[in-house]
This record gives sequence, structure tokens and C-alpha cells, in this order.
Amino acid sequence: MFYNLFAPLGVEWTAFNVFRYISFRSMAALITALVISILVGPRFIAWLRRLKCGQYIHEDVAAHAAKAGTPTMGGLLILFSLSVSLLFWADLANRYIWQTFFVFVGFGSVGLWDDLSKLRHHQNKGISARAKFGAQILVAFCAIWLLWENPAFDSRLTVPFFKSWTLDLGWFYLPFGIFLMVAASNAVNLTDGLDGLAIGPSIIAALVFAIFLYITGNARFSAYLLVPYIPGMGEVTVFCAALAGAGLGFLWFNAYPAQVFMGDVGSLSIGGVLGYLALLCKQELILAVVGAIFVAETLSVILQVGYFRWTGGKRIFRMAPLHHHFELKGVPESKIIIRFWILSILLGLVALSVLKLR
Ligand code: 57M
Repeated sequence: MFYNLFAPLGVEWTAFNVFRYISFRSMAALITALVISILVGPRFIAWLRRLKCGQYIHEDVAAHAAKAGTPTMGGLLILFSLSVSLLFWADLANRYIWQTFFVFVGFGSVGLWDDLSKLRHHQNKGISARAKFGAQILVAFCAIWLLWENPAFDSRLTVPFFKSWTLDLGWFYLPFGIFLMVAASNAVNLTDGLDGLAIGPSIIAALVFAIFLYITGNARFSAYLLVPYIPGMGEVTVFCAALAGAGLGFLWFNAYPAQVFMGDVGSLSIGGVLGYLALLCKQELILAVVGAIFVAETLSVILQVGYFRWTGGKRIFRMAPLHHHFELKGVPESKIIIRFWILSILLGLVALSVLKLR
């Protein structure tokens, strides 16, 4: 809004030109979302408590018993602070901003549906896997269709480490993109099992994508770093920054010992949008590096379930997803969380360095 209101005034008063800069508005968006979350958080959590949105806790990991009653659906706080921040700082005429917001709200709505259904049925029984999956696919399909319709759309995959080698997927880009978004959404959901475990790597991923998107939208930087140039895409940097700020504000309350959990409304929306950001900046395959923590958690479940069925009851991990394995081995929760964050920072840096390694 500030961009649309004040940037045109820069012609007469140069001071207003500051509103043109994506870098300035991204910083402002991050700070705004962070401050709003921290200010609104306590009232919001009290409101969730009043609505009796307490989390049902499984009994299989004893250490989690103390978490009973912690309010969930904190993802709504992320959505609120993100939305207000975007309203202030994003170019509201930019199509990519609206598309990305649609993805966040779309996946968030599927998560909210699941969260509300779990609350109604108490025993943690949400909507059926088929309904959840179907709704996720529908949102992803619409989002990719919006991209597809854009003349700037390119069905070629950027292959890391190669200067000019790309892989044209043609129409297959559509199912590939849907898979990427739905997988990312569910992977973040699986990771969301310890305080701050999902939001930490999500913030780091949002910041890494902020850099990728900034470069993608800048003719000079993209030419220098040999990444595809997409006019207008740089604006999504503001979205990433607002998401990182909203995530940090949420972490303020979700940090161990958590006062609130994000719920599926948070995990599905963040995961889905991270998948979409990778498609937008044409760094589809790099998502696996930026989100390697989410990939590892998901692989641990696939391996555990596969091995269990194959051997008729044997396990690779004490329990999947991976964080439960470490918990059951006696590693304190906060240590697991911080180590996963450290790995995630490392992987974010590796993903960024791929920009130069071609
Ligand atoms: C959601 N959610 C947490 C909270 C959060 C196929 C199978 C591997 C699925 C998996 C599963 O259901 N994963 C998805 C994981 C739950 O958190 C709520 O859910 C929201 C996210 N969807 O925002 O509202 C619990 O996680 C803990 N938590 C925190 N801090 C946080 O900030 O401590 C969450 C956020 C909360 C809280 O205890 O109640 C969850 O785990 O339910 N299932 C599992 O992860 C189960 N694993 C399992 O059954 N493994 C088997 C097989 C199937 C692979 C095996 O290894 O043999 C475990 N879940 C739990 N306990 N809670 C089993 C042990």
C-alpha cells in the first residue's frame, strides 16, 4: 500500500523514492510482521485458550505429557501479521504477491479445516487423508495454473551446478509442481512435532528464498549469476521477508517451552508456500537442499513404514519422524531443536553457494 501510495510521489520529492526499493520494503515488512506478532501474541493465545483450542497429546512420547492443553492454531497469528505487513509494504498491483498469498491462504484453509475437525472430535482425529490430500492438490493445481497462464512462465527446470543445462518438463511441469508443493506442505507438517522445530527452518528457508527471488527479479544480478530473469518477481522478496518476520514473532511464543503450537493451519500453509516460492524463482530442485530438514524427517517416516512392512514389524528408528528417534534416545528437546536449526542454517548457506558454483 505504501508503495502504491508514496512511490509515485518520488518524482517530485526524492525522499519518497525509498518506497520504491524492494530491499527497504522487505526490511520494513520483516520488522512490521515481527512486531505485530509479538504485540498481538499474548491476547491471541489467551483467545485460543478461551476457545479451548488445546492440543490433544499422544501418550507414546512421555516427555510430551506436560504439553497437554497448549493451544494450537497459532498459524493464524502468522497469517494475521503476514497479511497486515503485506498490506503495508507490498506492491498490491503485483500478480505474484497475490498468487503467493493465495497459496498461503489456500493451504492454510485446508489446515484450519483439519485443526477444527480435530478439536470437534477431540481424539486428534482430523479430516480424512483423502480429503486433506485432495484439497491440497486442488490448491496447488490452481496456483500452478495461474503461473502457467503467465506469458513469462517457463516449463524448464533449473539444474543446479550447470550453467546452461535445463530440463524442459513441458506439460509434466504441472504434476511436478503439484507434487513439490503438496510434498513440501506435508513435510513441514511432519516436522512440526517439537517446540520451534518447524518454524526455525521455515524462517531460514524464507530468507534464502528472499535472496533467490530478489536476484530473479533483478536484470543485472540475474544475468551475472546466470539465473532466469523474471520481471516483477523481485516483489515476492517482500512476501518472504514478511513471512520470516511473522515466523520469528510466532517463535517468540513457540520457543521451548511453547505457549502455542502452529497447528496444521500453520504447517500446511508454510510448507505449501515454500514449495511455491521454489517454483516462482525457478529453483525447484534447490528446495530439497533449503528444506533438507523437512526432507530428512519425511524420509525417516517413509523408511520406517517401508521397513516395518517389509520385515513384518522391525524398525529402523526408535520412532519416526526423526526428532522422536532422538527424543527416545534421551537427547533433550531443546538440544534437538537447536541442532536442527544449526543444520538448517548450514544447508541454507549451501543452497546459496550453489548460485556461484556453476
Ligand atoms: C503432525 N504433530 C504432532 C500441533 C502442531 C505417518 C506418521 C508419521 C504421522 C505423524 C503425524 O501425525 N505427523 C503430523 C505432527 C503434534 O503437534 C500438533 O500437530 C500440529 C502440526 N500438524 O502444530 O498442533 C504434537 O507434536 C508436539 N509438538 C510440540 N511442539 C510444537 O511446536 O511439542 C508440536 C508442535 C503435539 C506436541 O506433542 O501434540 C504429533 O506428533 O502428533 N505421526 C507421528 O509423528 C507419530 N509417529 C508415529 O506414529 N511413528 C510410527 C510410524 C507411523 C512411522 C513409528 O515410528 O513406528 C508420533 N506422534 C506423536 N507421538 N505425537 C508418535 C509419538
